[in-house]
Amino acid sequence: MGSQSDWQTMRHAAETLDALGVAHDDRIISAHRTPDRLVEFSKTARDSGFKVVIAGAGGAAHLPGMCAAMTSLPVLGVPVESKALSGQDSLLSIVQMPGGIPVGTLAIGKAGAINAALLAVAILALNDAALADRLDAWRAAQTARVAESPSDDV
Ligand code: RP5
Repeated sequence: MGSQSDWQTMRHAAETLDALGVAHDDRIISAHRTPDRLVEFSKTARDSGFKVVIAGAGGAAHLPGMCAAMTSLPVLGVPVESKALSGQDSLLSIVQMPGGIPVGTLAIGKAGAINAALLAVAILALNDAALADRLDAWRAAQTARVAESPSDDV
């Protein structure tokens, strides 16, 4: 993520990966404030053993796109909700990549962070039957929690 301030959003990705038993390495890497850190991470990510990158950033959110420019690993972008423009700036910064360098862009905020984790798991599960079973079980449990009628007590 681009800043400590993104953690309140991105922690939902981390928690979702925890729930599915997928290891993750949570880092602050700012495209603007720590550009050398971004280059070092992105260029060595594959050789370091990473399989998928989830990059969350807000505002002028160049982190996912610049990371994707320097690695051919799948990069999933999470637009963090910004104060000034409610994350629409983040979304448009991340989603409008030029043809040739893809970033899989998720929804703004918490939903996007959760779904980035689930999409990363789905990618990893292509070659991991046990993980695919855990993902199916997670989804089944989610389905089971949906009541058929609304309650006044919630
Ligand atoms: C971006 O700027 C970060 O991803 C963050 O969402 C936003 C604001 O960062 P802080 O000023 O809160 O550190 O680089």
